Amino acid sequence: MPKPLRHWAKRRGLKMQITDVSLRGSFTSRGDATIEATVKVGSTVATVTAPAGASTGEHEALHLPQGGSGSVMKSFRKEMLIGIDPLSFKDVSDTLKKMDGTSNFSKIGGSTAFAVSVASAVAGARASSVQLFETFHLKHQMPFPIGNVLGGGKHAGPGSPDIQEFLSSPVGAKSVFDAVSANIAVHREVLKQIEKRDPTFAGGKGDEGAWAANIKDDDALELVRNSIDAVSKQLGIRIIMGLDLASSTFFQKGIYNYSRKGKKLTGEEQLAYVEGIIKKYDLKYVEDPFDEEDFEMFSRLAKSTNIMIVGDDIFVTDVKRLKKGISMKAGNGVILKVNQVGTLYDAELFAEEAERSGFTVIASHRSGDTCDPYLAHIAVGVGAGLMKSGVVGGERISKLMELSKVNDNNPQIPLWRPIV
Ligand code: 2PG
Ligand code: MG
Repeated sequence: MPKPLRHWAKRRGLKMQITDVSLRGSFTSRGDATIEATVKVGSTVATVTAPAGASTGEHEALHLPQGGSGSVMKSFRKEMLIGIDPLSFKDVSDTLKKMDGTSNFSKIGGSTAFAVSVASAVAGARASSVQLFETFHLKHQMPFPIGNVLGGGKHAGPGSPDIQEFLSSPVGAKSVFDAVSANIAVHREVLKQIEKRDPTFAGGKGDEGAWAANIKDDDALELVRNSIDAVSKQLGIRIIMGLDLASSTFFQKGIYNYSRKGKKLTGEEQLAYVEGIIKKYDLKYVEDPFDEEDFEMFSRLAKSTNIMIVGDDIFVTDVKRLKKGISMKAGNGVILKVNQVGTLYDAELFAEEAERSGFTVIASHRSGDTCDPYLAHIAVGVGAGLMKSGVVGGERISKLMELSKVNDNNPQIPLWRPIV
């Protein structure tokens, strides 16, 4: 169990408590219905809106119950939260779980749990005049941004690659700002190279701002590799390349069905394919290379490579699933998405467990996100090595620029040292 959180308000002799909570229906950047929560701590107010995924894991908290926000309003009992210390992540989490009464927030929605627990922390931090990341109790670390420059799968149309995300991370940059601007340069270079191949490219983008081009997986790998190399040479910065295959989204009846490009692979063939592209394209980060239930294959791949093998849908920010992954050595990196599990407290426990076992935490956005910048503080607060949050688009830039600000204002927080 984590050490108790630092109670800033108590230290200052203040008695801090939640004095009001209200909910509203809202929308993510993709237009998914979601929940916005406003938490008051005396005269201090914080409003937070929950993001929503498209390639969701089977074991995630339910985003919204049947009946949507209308049904949430009926089950939500704000009086249960009044009087609670907004910086006690545990008390807020326990209360939300009690209010919901199910194992996956299927009554009040994971979106409500997310919005209320993050808004409580933001309001608490503001009321005690500290930065949000300081209210987390794990060792702070400055992550590098990792973002997708070309996309496919569930985030783009049928002409795009089967692989969901082609990722770039400038881990040789001296600051978050330099890393963000290098990633923007890679994003621009990718466009140039797509236009060279296809002068009729209409400039389409997927849900997260990555280019959505009519291109096959292997050509896309080549193109992104060349773009990263060109920018890396030009800027003199080391930039690593990665992928999120989001394999569960095209795993059907025991077969990896790359339907857009007409390729069907068994589990063994998928392992050989992924090992092959890691070598050929010098990949340093591979997320969800196998179906979310195949811990065994994650483990085999992790054993056969020395790069980052990262679990997203397999772990869903859930400590129990992570413990199984740790015991099987099913990778060395974990995606942390607060809305997968619902509350900040559970997400912190997950990060603590991961770090204790030497797994790198990657704090992540969702494909349908909002302009809230708080992911940056969550990432620094839990000691993440990377923050995955796209490269362009208002809802992505808000998080990246917040991270850059935290970096500039807190030079004492060390930047992550890449393990690859
Ligand atoms: C992922 C995420 C974010 P989604 O798979 O890692 O990039 O996508 O939010 O759709 O689950
Ligand atoms: Mg993923």
